Amino acid sequence: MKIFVYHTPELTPTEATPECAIAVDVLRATSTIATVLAAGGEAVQVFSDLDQLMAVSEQWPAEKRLRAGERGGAKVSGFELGNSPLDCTAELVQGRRLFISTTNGTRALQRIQQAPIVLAAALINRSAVVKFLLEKQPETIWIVGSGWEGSFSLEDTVCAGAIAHSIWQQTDSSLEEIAGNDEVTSAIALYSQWQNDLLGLFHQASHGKRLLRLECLEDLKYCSQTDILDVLPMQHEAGVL
Ligand code: 3SL
Repeated sequence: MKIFVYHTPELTPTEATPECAIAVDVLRATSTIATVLAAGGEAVQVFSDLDQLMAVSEQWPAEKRLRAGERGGAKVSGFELGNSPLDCTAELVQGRRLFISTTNGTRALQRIQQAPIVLAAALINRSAVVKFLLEKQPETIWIVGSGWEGSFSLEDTVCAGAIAHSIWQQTDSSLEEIAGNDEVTSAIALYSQWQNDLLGLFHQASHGKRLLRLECLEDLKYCSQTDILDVLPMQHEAGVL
């Protein structure tokens, strides 16, 4: 297994496709996706465009759908949900499809959707993703951070590091053998430094600060937990996990 980390969709190569690609948006899209599926949601369908989301979700029975939308961290008006995983209770999501569009996370998923295996990962479901990778042994794995509007984000990189670190620890491979690019080594270093205080790291992160200004401390606390959900969000048709 060779792992490559790309900090943003923009930095992700366009001329090749890996066997397995993983989108990461710890704050908060992939944390929300994992939470919805763990809570019994029928599926999650992602859109970068709000009009397209409206048009496709209109075709779905009203009692079987939920619309979630975030722009600039805030809920899109007229949608049932924003992008807080804490709102995705089993009571609300069970048996329903979540149609979601967010600023960066859904773009990362769309960027990698041509790969044969597409996963969504966050810290909360890190071990389920790692377990799958260790069983499946894809030759090449890309971990793509969502970042924020084209810029690096600490929370996505630390999650990429958490995944790579766990694979490294559970195989006989050397770091050199698994690291496909320098970003893997630096992501592992970031995770090693902060693994016991991920919430503290989120307080340093620019998007963490943005969410704190929006009074989303509980979201930060929830998303900073590691390995709490045994769920593997995997794309089964384009844009649907
Ligand atoms: O950018 C995104 O995709 C979102 O996850 C951002 S937010 O955390 O919902 O503000």
